Amino acid sequence: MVIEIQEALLKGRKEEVEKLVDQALSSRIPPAQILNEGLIAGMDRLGIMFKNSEVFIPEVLVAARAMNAGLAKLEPLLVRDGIQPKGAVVIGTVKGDLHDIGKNLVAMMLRGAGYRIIDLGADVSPEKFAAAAKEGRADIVALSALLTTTMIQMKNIVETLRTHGLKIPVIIGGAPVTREYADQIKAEGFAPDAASAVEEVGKLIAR
Ligand code: B1M
Repeated sequence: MVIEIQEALLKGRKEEVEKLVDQALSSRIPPAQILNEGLIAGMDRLGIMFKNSEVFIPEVLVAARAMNAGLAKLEPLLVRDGIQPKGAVVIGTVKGDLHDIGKNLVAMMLRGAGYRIIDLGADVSPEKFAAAAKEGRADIVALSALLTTTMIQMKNIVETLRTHGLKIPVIIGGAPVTREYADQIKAEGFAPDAASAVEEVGKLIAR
């Protein structure tokens, strides 16, 4: 079943991905398995095909739409009801960067872990992060970047937050981002994937 999800995702068949995710859930396949072995594994395969010029941006876009539809099906299962928020997290993909799937996944996992999420979407300016953090009384600012050309925006965002007098911890992540880079730009947190992001946010809030 998870392989079928990968195949439907690669073909960008949104309705089929939704149907297969529903079927997998009815067959009692755990949501985490559907996510990791179906949706994320499919996206990884697509990434390799994109790199090898076997698929191009239009195909990747329709696959991304199918991925987000599959994620939306899983989200309610990962979100717990009736719990007090553990804290507020402002999250977004940095300016110039349109990749939002990983960011959506991190937001979803954090929501599932009981945080209040203020999702600013993709292509977000440093000023918008600062304003949202202030207005939303954020405990954490979470930044995602998928491009080596946009990860440098993370430094601007950390600096903008500090010039606005906001000493809120910042966590960064995304494929090209490393712990060393986080140290370099003075971001307090780093996580290589969505599950570790939940752990890292927990540690930063506890500090
Ligand atoms: Co683009 N793209 N893309 N793309 N794209 C990559 C990232 C690329 C690696 C492909 C490749 O060449 N192999 C490459 C980047 C190279 C680089 O800079 N190192 C690339 C490129 C070059 C581009 C364009 C420049 C292509 C062009 O126009 N010539 C262009 C840029 C547009 C822009 O942003 N300005 C572009 C465009 C696009 C689409 C719009 C077509 C589409 C995005 C659609 C969307 O997101 N709505 C797209 C996609 C889908 C990809 C790939 C294929 C898949 C990304 C993805 O969603 N992965 C990607 C190749 C790849 O990654 N294998 C590629 C699945 C997702 C679950 O993983 O986002 O890594 P990821 O998130 C992970 C972790 O990174 C981490 O947790 C997540 C889950 O565990 N994480 C965090 C992410 N954020 C985090 C934040 C945290 C903590 C962890 O804390 C806050």
